[in-house]
Amino acid sequence: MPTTRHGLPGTTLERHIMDRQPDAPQATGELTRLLQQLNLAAKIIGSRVSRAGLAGMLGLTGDVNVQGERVQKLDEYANQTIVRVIEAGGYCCVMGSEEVAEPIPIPDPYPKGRYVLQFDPLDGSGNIDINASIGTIFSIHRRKSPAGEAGVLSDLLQPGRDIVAAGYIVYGSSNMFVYSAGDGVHGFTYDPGVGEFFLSHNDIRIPERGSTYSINEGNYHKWTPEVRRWVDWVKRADEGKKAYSLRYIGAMVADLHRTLLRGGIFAYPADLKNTHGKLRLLYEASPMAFVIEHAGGAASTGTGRVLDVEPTALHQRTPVFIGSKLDVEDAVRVMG
Ligand code: AHM
Ligand code: MG
Repeated sequence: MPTTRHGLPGTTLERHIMDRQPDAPQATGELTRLLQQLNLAAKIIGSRVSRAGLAGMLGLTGDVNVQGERVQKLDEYANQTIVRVIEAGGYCCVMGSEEVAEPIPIPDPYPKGRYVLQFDPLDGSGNIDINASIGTIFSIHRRKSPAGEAGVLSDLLQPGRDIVAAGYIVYGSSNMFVYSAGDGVHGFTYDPGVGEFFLSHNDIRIPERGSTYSINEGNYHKWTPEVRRWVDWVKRADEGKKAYSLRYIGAMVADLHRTLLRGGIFAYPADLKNTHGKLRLLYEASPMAFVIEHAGGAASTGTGRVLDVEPTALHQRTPVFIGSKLDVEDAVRVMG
């Protein structure tokens, strides 16, 4: 591990965000403070996730969200936590969430800030009730609309290449906060005794090639022949190429966290049921693509770079092939 000042063991996430001044050269400190508020939201959600079985937080609320999915109590709790922390913080002008159909305005009397936040409050929520890993995903853009006014939908419909910072929190055997503000990808592990995330993975680089593929193979018969051809190819030993093993947790944050550290490829292609793929561009695919690219990996829709897709709707979906650079290149090539 490099021993720069920012890479020293014992560096808290709070300190790291402050020292790096991600909003330099403008350096108003607003992006720094917005990231610190996300640090707080992550601690609150993480604490509730770890006590969910005791706090009566397992199970469904009885509601169905904009995606037609049944809402879990923890989905709602996580969404409310992020909204409340960020709206009062003064650095965002509008938010977009997987759990909310329309853009989330910043209510009066709170100031309307320079940034736009998109998030999936609790991704992989099917894993909640079985104590398997879940996560929160976020990305931050600069606003496009005039300063000081309420943010609008077009502030949210920006391509991933214009993200200024993005990351995720994985709630697993330990909780980790992983983020990039365009200056490397850094991982922090939560110490529950102290109540802080501490730097544990400085400047993460994804291996150029891995040995696992991660996909819901139960959809095999719903895939296009091109996707089937790639999956048949990737798990076969062939002319010097080893056979890849399958790893699938069913929560994108957890599957991509493993992929980031170990290499390999995660994919959710289009299929007969999900004709545009399942994962949402703005608060799932783009933030994770930003992190993986900044770690040296790649993210493709199968036909182009995820970060270059021009969004047209808040909840639009996209096929994804994300991970080690050479593994993503192979997938695109084999699918033709
Ligand atoms: P969610 O946001 O409603 O939890 O759904 C997204 C999740 C991803 O985390 C995961 O990669 C995918 O859905 C799993 O889907 P499937 O169960 O179809 O394999
Ligand atoms: Mg999700």
